Amino acid sequence: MALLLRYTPFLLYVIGSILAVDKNAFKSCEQSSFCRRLRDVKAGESKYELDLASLQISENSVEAKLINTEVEAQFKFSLTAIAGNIFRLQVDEVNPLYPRYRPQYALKAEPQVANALEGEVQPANEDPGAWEENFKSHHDSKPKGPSAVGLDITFPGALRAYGLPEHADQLALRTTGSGGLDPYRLYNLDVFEYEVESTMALYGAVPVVYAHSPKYTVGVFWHNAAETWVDINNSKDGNVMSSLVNLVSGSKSENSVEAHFMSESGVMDLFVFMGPKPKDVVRQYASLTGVAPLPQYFTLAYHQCRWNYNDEDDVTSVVENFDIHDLPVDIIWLDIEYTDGKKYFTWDPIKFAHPDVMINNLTASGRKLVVIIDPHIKRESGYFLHEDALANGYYVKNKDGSVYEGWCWPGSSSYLDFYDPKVVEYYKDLYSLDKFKGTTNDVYIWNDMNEPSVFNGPEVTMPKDCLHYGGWEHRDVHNEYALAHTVGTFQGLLHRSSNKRPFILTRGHFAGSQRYVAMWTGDNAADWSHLAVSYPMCLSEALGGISFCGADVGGFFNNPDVELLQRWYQLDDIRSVKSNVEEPYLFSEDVRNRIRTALRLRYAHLPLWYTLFWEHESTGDPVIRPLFYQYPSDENVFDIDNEVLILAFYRGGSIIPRKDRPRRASSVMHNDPFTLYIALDSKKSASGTLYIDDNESYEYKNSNKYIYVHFTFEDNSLISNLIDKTDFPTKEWIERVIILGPPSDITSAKLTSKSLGTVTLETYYDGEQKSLTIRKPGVSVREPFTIKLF
Ligand SMILES: *[C@@H]1O[C@H](CO)[C@@H](O)[C@H](O)[C@H]1NC(C)=O
Ligand SMILES: *[C@@H]1O[C@H](CO)[C@@H](O)[C@H](O)[C@H]1NC(C)=O
Ligand SMILES: CC(=O)N[C@H]1CO[C@H](CO)[C@@H](O)[C@@H]1O
Repeated sequence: MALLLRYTPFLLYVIGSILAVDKNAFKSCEQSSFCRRLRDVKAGESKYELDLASLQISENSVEAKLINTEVEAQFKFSLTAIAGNIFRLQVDEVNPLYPRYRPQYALKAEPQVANALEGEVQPANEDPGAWEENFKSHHDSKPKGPSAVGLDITFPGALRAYGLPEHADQLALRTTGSGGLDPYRLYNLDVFEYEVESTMALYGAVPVVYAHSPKYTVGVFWHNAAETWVDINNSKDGNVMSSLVNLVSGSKSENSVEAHFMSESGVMDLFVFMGPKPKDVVRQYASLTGVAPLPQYFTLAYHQCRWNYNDEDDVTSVVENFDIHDLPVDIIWLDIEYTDGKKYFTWDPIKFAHPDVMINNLTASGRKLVVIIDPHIKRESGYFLHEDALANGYYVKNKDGSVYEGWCWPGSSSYLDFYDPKVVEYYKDLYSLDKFKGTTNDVYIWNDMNEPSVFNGPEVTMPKDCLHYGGWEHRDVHNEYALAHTVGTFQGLLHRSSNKRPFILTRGHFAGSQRYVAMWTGDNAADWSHLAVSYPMCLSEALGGISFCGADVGGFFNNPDVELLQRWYQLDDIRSVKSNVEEPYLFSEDVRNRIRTALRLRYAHLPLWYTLFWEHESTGDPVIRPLFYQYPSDENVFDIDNEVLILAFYRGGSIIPRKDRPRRASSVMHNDPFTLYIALDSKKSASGTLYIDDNESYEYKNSNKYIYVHFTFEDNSLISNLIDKTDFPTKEWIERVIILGPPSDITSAKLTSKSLGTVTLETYYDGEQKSLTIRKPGVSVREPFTIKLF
């Protein structure tokens, strides 16, 4: 979202820091009283004792009283086995004066207790001491006074730790500590033009850490929505050589990683994932917080977004120009200026006088529209939403019970309280076609500024003593606010059209957001460091369950030079949800041609992305993966975060389904034929998958209307089979097969299938490309077949 000096109170602030984040605007650990205090607690100084007389051990849990020796407070400690090789550790006050907040939306359901004695929970391979928690914890209990919680976790033997998005930093977590780096801070904030290589808080918070060694991987999820700081101590930080020496010499590795979680309030509720491999911990985390449901096909294509398209003619001419210059585009985005005076769910009566006609124009050419809807509401009498919210008490309150007022794009604003179920009911209705007049079922939503951003608030957000439904202070729920907002939007879009998968892009996010939204990395800058950091940022989000992550192509702030822009488009994969730069047709012919080539390549790979997203929904495996995830025992890759596995598309051993016919939008590629690219490995074999459905509805789930094809190449034969017993009446067929690094002396190929019988196919070698092409198999993707090379 643009921060283009639109409001005077903010103007002064921006001028002083136009080229860099203003660090003084945001707190350091030293300036946060609870962080400073908790950081100083030393291991020997714990005030907690476990009352062993109270110990109760059942088949799946251990419970005991924990006594604070300083204040008169009793706590209940419990350790429970959860299905899927997970433990849950909880500490709560026995007789709290005030209850402590538990996040309401992060978990997809209440975790199922496992029967540990039946062997469901196995200790991680190799090393039974994979994690230890030290109760050098703080657990304040003064009524409405300090209520911080902290916990130290040690991972003996670990060489690296990953996780804790969102930070503009490298993927492997760095050692923080007194005198050195500030702890990783998780506190959703609107930080414009953030700096890279920083542990400062950004727009989203996912409190999960994975500790990794060549032998095992374990993880912890800190289930708390309050402001959180995490100190990491990787005792041999970055020293891969010493651990290699240990391995080679056979001596026991002395490495360990410590994570010290510190939250301002809330319960202590920790999930421990026992691995044993990266794939397992990520799946274990997904089993608790859920996966991203398969998005609509078009959402994976190219999005054009700019601040700001001014009127309907602007939108029409942008699309026309894309067509004239033969550049594909699927979605046009409208920032806040489409509204009537920054009132959401309305249209500017002059500039956007016929939104329905404009939208139907777009959809007639196979495109969709995304419009922005933020959670702040303009305080203007006569604005229906403001009047309704005031009359029904839908806004977040000050601590004295009056309605909270802050400053945002519309000027004086109040904020909907999405923790109140009545507000969610009301809000979801706003998206229906009779309420949000002028929209159609082809309009999707961009939820921005939902950290929430408050220009005149402390650290550009809401004061912590504001009150939410249920009496919770904003301090308790802060990191979950954006998630609560997007749950409302998601329900709204489902309510509007129950058989179309919603598409929502959010900036603020929390653990579990993946079940509702895609996210992007906010207001990045047009420079090489921001292009580079978008890789580790999205990889970290993907490990934290949020695979549908992108960065603005070309950066949001400043104008990229042409070279940077070209590279951005060329490296563009699914990380870029949208582009925020000048439309590509405005560049010189030379640049335009290169951008066109890059965009066409992206469109050619849409079937692959779509397949990966479906596989993500079925398994929890991230769509983009860092190298250590795939090669967990190869220490040389532990620090590589600028290569995403999916770029290694054509790694030997893979079969990639592509649609190579250039088109203006993904919606007109539906019946286009496939080209299969087969990259052979050293054993001259390869395999791959392809998923196809109606690309927009829930029929794939409700009536098994999809096909899932498995391709294998072995012994000079390509075999295609359907994996599941399902069907989808597609007309798509195989137009061509291209084998990279092919066997030599092939002169022909024979295809055999039920409907075609056995037919001979033409083949030819391309000496330059070192490939063999099999022409026109002409077989439907629905039908199992074999192609044998002779
Ligand atoms: C990290 O842990 C090591 C080993 O326990 C210790 O010597 C070192 O002081 C710690 N570093 C910080 C920054 O706390
Ligand atoms: C819709 O498309 C027609 C035909 O191209 C054009 O004349 C008209 O201005 C468009 N209307 C809007 C509101 O975009
Ligand atoms: C992008 C895409 O392929 N869109 C298609 C989705 O499916 C509907 C109905 O099958 C088609 O009409 C779209 O063209």
